[in-house]
Amino acid sequence: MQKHGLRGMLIGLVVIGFGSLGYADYPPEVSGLRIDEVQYSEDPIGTSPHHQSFVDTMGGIVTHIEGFRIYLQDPNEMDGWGAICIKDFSLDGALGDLQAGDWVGLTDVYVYEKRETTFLEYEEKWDNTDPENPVRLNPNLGFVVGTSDDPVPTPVGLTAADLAAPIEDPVDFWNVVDRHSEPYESMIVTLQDVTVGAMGLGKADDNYVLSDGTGSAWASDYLQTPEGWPDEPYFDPRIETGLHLDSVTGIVEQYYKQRDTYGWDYYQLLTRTPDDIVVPEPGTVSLLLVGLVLAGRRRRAAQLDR
Ligand SMILES: [Ca+2]
Ligand SMILES: [Ca+2]
Repeated sequence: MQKHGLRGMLIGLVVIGFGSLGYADYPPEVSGLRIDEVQYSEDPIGTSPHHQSFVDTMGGIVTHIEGFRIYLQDPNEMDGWGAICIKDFSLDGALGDLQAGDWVGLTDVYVYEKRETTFLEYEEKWDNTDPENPVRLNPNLGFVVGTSDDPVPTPVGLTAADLAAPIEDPVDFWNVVDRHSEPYESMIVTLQDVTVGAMGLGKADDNYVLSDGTGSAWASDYLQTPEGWPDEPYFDPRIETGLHLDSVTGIVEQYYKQRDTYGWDYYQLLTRTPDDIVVPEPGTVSLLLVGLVLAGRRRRAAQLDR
């Protein structure tokens, strides 16, 4: 019995050990809410419970910077809710020196939903109700870089169904069926083996459909501004209906807008660079075709053997 008890204890220790593998310690310099505590929501449209309030957050690792948008991922929350985007509205661009791999924590930063994507607005906020005596609402606004050599978390592999595209019902109203994609907001994710479907969708006519065996998702290239791309419609020039892609990687954003005559509520994968769209090498397609032909022959041979 004693032996079993000891073995059980050892197994327990091993399980605890494995359970902590892959988890990063929060840098001692950061404090406050975890990103998932800012993001997690059971609201019908996904609004953060901290919308329009100031928070301190332990933040996460910078995964991507696009202009004044800085995306953070908590490496301990890779299953969902663990990413968020900072908008650096500060006059001095205080966050301008940040780089991918920096762990950033923030204090007294304003949580704001823009089109139902949750942002941390980094700027001084003032109550100007009395113009003679404006009151600074977030006097402790600040940030700290905890560590600067963290590996940028690997994009999370999802299926198209995980990022389910909206459906049109009735005409000109495009809404998601449910909120199961909300946890992926602002995360870097990747879809593999997808085929481009309809194009020119969404609020800016710049969304295209990506389908795999599980369903369809929406993507857009609007975060990118490479030279030589057409103004309208705005897509990576390689994208065309029917094109098969090895993978598409990007950041998830929700877009939400409801009016009397139309409505939008959808999640979109936003590519960061042309490298995020991986088109199969011509040789790969040839090998795939050879493989299909051989498989077809084998099937036919098996049928003839019956
Ligand atoms: Ca949202
Ligand atoms: Ca959110």
